[in-house]
Amino acid sequence: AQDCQVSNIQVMQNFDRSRYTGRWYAVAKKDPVGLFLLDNIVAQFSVDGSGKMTATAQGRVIILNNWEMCANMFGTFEDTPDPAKFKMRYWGAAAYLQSGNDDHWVIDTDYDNYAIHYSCREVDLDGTCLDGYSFIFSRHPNGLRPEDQKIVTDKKNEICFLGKYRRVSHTGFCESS
Ligand code: AZE
Repeated sequence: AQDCQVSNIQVMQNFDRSRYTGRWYAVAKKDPVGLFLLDNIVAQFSVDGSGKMTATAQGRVIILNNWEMCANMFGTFEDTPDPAKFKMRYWGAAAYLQSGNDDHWVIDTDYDNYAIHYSCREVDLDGTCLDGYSFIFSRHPNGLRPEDQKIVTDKKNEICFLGKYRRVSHTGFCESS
């Protein structure tokens, strides 16, 4: 059972950032309000010499109404007392891309196949999420393994985003840039 309180959302226990490094393909996403990555979204996580997590991401975007491009994004992560909860400062390679500072929570992962990410940008007065986004990541560009699908569906429900996801297609749009 879930009450959809952001403060009650369960995150990955004993999150191991080094096992999380490497390439993750977004296979589904729940959008926030406003401009967002459209598709062909790939993230690459790293841990630097001092143990800090960083990431890059690419994805197709449309800015200024009709300019389609591949956004090259960077993120640095600030630790919090919970090892699976981070603050992510992010920005684009170009100034006209988006920048910001979002929560970045790892809800669940087996490190080798799937990961469920969650970010609530605005908590409502009743404690539920008013504006948030989430990515379902896979190590496999073609999607989740059948055996991981039930786990992911259950977690989507727990974070109260079930039914709000769209599939993320990978067409090679960002592969040349
Ligand atoms: C994320 C994980 C890896 C690092 C980063 C991520 C998020 C990026 C965005 C980018 C938005 C860009 C827009 C451009 C016009 C979570 C995939 C940086 C939210 C809207």
